[in-house]
Amino acid sequence: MTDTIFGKIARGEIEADLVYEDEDVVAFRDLNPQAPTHLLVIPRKSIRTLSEAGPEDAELLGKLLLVAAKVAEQAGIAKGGYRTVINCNAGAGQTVFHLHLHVLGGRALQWPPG
Ligand code: DGP
Repeated sequence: MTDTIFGKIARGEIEADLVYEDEDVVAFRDLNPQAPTHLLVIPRKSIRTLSEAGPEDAELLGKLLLVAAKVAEQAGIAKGGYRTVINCNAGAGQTVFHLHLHVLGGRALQWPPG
């Protein structure tokens, strides 16, 4: 198991602007927002990246998506539209190796992403 800044946030060892937490999942505002609303949803469990999740994580992965939808609704971006993104490995832009799901909204989003 590797430790990262997000592991420390999940354990409450480092402050973050939390918008949601339960026994399995924590959501907080991104420090370097790429949209007016930019939230990160992470499992408390340390999983380095999506490709390292296993069948035993199926329920947890589903929960991450449901929490993403919940925090998007609470943030008021659901109606206008939002995007969820998981950058998997460095080539896709992953910089923090603790699985996280980005929730972006509050502006028009371009497709395809860069
Ligand atoms: P990624 O590139 O997919 O690994 O996204 C990592 C994101 O994490 C990036 O948008 C910036 C954000 N981030 C990095 N360090 C911190 C931190 O200490 N606190 C918060 N809230 N966000 C962070």
